[in-house]
Amino acid sequence: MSRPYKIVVTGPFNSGKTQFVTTISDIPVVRTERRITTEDRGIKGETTVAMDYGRVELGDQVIHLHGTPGQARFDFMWEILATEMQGFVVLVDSTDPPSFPEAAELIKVFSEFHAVPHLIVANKSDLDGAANLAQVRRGMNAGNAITVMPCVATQKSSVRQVLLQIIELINTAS
Ligand SMILES: Nc1nc2c(ncn2[C@@H]2O[C@H](COP(=O)(O)OP(=O)(O)OP(=O)(O)O)[C@@H](O)[C@H]2O)c(=O)[nH]1
Ligand SMILES: [Mg+2]
Repeated sequence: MSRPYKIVVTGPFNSGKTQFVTTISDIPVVRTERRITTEDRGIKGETTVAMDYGRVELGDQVIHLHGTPGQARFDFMWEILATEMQGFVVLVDSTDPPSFPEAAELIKVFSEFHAVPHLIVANKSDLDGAANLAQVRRGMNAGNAITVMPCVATQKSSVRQVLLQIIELINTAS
């Protein structure tokens, strides 16, 4: 077995981080969701307040997945979760263009913690009205150097593609 990878799964509120980790994890995911008490409660009932933790084996690689909270009031957790990460993925809800600038900001924040490989995941690409990859790239003001991948976080094969890609980026960089 090669060394385990620590990958952080971040992104704005409701982008699908907990779903992403839960879909692929081989073990029951440690989830810290609590009932929403802010104006976001119209969107969904619960939000992650500390972290998601899951673990998956892909081939001979062990991946530890650490999902972040999306609401900025829990941002004190971000740096803790970023400790010793080898890479991170930024999920965006492709049907929610107003959240794209916030996703772009997260790339800056996590890159400043550790300058490690990362990519953009245009999630919920199965939904009507989802922005295409070019629109996500433009909305996030992302250059051509960064990979943007479509994803449906409810589908294991789709999440697996994203993880294989980030691992390839990590292995190429190191
Ligand atoms: N159709 C569709 N629904 C998705 C997809 N990914 C996530 N969802 C749904 O979107 C909603 C929000 O997903 P979560 O995983 O809770 O999002 P989150 O990013 O963890 O949210 P916070 O922790 O509150 O920031 C849930 O109802 C998910 O089932 C997707 O790719 N397609
Ligand atoms: Mg969550």
